[in-house]
Amino acid sequence: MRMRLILLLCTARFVPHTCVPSAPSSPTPPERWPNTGFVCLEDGCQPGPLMCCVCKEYGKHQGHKHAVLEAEANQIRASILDMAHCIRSFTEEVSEYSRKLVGIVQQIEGGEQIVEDSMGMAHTEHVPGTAESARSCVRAYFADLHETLCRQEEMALSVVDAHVRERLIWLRQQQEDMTILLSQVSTACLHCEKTLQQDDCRVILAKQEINRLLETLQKQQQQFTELADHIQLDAGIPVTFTKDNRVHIGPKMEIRVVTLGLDGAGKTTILFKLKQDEFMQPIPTIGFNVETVEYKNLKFTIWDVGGKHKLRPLWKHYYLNTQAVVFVIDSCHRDRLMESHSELAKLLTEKELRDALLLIFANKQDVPGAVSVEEMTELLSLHKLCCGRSWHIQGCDARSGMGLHEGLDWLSRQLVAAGVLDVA
Ligand SMILES: Nc1nc2c(ncn2[C@@H]2O[C@H](COP(=O)(O)OP(=O)(O)OP(=O)(O)O)[C@@H](O)[C@H]2O)c(=O)[nH]1
Ligand SMILES: [Mg+2]
Repeated sequence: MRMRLILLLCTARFVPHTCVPSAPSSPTPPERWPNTGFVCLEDGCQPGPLMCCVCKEYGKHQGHKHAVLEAEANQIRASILDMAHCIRSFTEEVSEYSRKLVGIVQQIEGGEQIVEDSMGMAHTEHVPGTAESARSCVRAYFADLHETLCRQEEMALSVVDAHVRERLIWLRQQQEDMTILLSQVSTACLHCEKTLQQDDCRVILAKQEINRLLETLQKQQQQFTELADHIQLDAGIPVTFTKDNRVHIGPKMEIRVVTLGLDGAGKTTILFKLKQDEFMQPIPTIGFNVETVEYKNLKFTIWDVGGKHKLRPLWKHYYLNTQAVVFVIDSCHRDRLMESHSELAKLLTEKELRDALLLIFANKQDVPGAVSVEEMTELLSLHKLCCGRSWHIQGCDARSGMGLHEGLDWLSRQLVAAGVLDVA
């Protein structure tokens, strides 16, 4: 009986019972779906979620979670509106990005642009793109480099020419001297031969002159032997290039170095060790010491200047034409590191030392507790302090000589252009 009543109700309100169609079941969906009142929220029912009272209570949606159809539809509308809003701003963002891409491509490629002149007349003008500007920049850089290289080549060639000229003048002078010498010797020989053929009285009378001649000949022979010992008859012209493309002619390249640093840091000890390869107990330097130290194919002229406080104003007199500064620091005197730092900082501002190489010797590494190279680099902020110049820090012990040659090796690598002259 109850079943019949419900069926009647159903027939009365929802004719026919088509409240839950699944979308594809009808090829041409009706203009308007009948309002079924509820929507099923179960996942499995999503292809046909509309539910009427019958299927909600007794049919396929019995016991399912559901919502009022109108409220659910409104909620979906709201989320569609939200999404539409998001899509609009997303579309705007994408369009803006695309516009920017187009603009950037144009800026890179450059091209024709309509511009107004001062009279307000519009005309097209070629605007270079960034690609063209970068190319121009590279061309300008290499043109400049090329010009510098041509100038340096000219200078280097003039050095070679001057060397060759002087050498030829000297050799020709020697040739002339030898010709004169040979003629003097042959004159003396002739004189002797003539005397040999003369009678006894004349031989006796010629004795003084012959003695004088023989004496002169002996002197000339001695001078000749000395000269021949010192001069190497070699047609070679050894050429070396510095890193800044200057040319050096000769077997040894000369380099002017000045050693600076606080008093007692070990400057003089280092100099003596390099010069004589032996440890000498030095006394504090009041003026300066200067020595030449030959190392491989380099000839270092090293100026060692006293480091006492009152002597430091004199350091500047040694800067001119200095190619390298060797700054010595006493690694076992932690409390004087800041003083070293401030002296080094002052040195680095000196105009005359602007292009000089900087070799820092962290000396006295043999003393237990000495500040290591890494720690000293950190404590003195060397990377910051020496930024923009060629510098190197080398740990050493001037007493044994440990590390000194490594320092000179670094200097030679910086000064001599790689591959031109073998410094190994
Ligand atoms: N243990 C140790 N002592 C060193 C070393 N180098 C130098 N000394 C000593 O440190 C002291 C000072 O050395 P100097 O070479 O006179 O120092 P300086 O830098 O020339 O000093 P000034 O001439 O006053 O500027 C001397 O007693 C040296 O023997 C080293 O590597 N280890
Ligand atoms: Mg000294």
